[in-house]
Amino acid sequence: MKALEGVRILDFTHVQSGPTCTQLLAWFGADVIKVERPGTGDITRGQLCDIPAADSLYFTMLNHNKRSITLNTKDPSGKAVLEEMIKRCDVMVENFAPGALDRMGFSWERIQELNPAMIVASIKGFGPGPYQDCKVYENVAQCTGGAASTTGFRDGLPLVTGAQIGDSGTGLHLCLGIVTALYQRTKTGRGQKVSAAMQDGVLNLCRVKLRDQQRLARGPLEEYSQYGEGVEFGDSVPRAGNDSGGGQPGRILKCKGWEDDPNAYIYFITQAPVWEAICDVIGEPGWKTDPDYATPKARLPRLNEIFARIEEWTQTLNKFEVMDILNSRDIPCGPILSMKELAEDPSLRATGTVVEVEHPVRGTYLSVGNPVKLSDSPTEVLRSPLLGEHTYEILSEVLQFDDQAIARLQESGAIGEPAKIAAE
Ligand code: CAO
Repeated sequence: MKALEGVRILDFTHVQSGPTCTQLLAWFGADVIKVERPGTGDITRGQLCDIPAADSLYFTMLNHNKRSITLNTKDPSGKAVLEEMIKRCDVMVENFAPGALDRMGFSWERIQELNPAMIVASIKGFGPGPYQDCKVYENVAQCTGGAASTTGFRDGLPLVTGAQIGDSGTGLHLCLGIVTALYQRTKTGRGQKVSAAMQDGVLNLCRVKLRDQQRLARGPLEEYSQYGEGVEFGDSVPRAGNDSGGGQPGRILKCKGWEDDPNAYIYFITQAPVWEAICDVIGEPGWKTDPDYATPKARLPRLNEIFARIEEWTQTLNKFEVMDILNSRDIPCGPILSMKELAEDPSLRATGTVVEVEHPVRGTYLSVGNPVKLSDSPTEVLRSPLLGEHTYEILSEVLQFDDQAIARLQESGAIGEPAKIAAE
């Protein structure tokens, strides 16, 4: 038995943000039925393709454990099928452009009429306000949610990060909203709207910078490098390079081989309780008692000098040797791991965080498995569906349409060509 067994999701999502959410629901055991446009399907099936005729990794890595039905929901008979699905599903998840669902004829009011218990979960770029009608992609959310203005170096451009905090981050937020609404429904019997805006999701993940914005009104941010460098602060939180965002100063430092290897670095944190251990490791035992270095407050204006001295030591060893030594003394640190190193990491394979998946067209590929482990509901990662692979199965088993009704839908074009192949 899986945690969400018995929950049926009408998955009207596309690209990355929505599919991240429904993939998690599928991994927790929900029956996720992905509704796609006949012929093309989710646009990511054909984006950044690496193997001709195979669904892209973009698509396959975001749509595991789902079933696919092709349905033209603008065609009257396709619309009628969607209505039947709404009656039989617990949750509809969508991340269309603002207003698209209403234009299709499925407003919140109409969905309520069809199924008052349905939870309708939506991702949009922005919440209500001046930008509510805008289409949004990942980097737009990073820029409007506070991540870009606070990422990068003080003298450089704002930067976006490789972590998809706008898309996958908002998908995670929405997923939590859905299971919360499902829980509330067990008491009220009613559905509700669940909304997550990408700007809000990014800002939520950037809350330490909103914290610093308020601290800035009361004085300089002493743990930022620029404080030690004597550079004045402006009126908004500056970009802080690799300075730690927490109360424990940290930096990325070079390790042996950094001249040739772009990832021969380690993140080093000078956590106050292990300061004495740090002094011993780097060969500065005098700093343990020297009043200029002995307390966190005294160290703040000297962080650049302190990290330069620590880096002299880290450069004598490779990043894994540095980590072994620091870990043995409980000093927090993190080597900069490349994607290649992560893909090959045996412990991530052992826990199912990185998984190999078999696909009938592309063969074996690597994917990220469920990062959330439930002891009573283990995740088995199953390949993503082919376009319309389950159209016949869903029409006959979930909606109990007979063969004649399905044939009529095929003739009208409402369910598209691939469904015929799957039916045969
Ligand atoms: N049958 C018939 N029509 C369908 C359909 C189906 N099965 N599935 C979708 N459509 C239609 C929609 O109804 C819509 O039609 P109208 O424009 O006539 O109303 C149309 O397809 C296009 O939908 P869209 O506007 O959502 O798609 P887009 O490619 O133009 O925009 C995106 C993509 C992501 C910018 C937009 O969907 C969006 O802003 N979504 C919200 C924010 C979001 O999730 N962004 C993250 C994307 S991941 O980086």
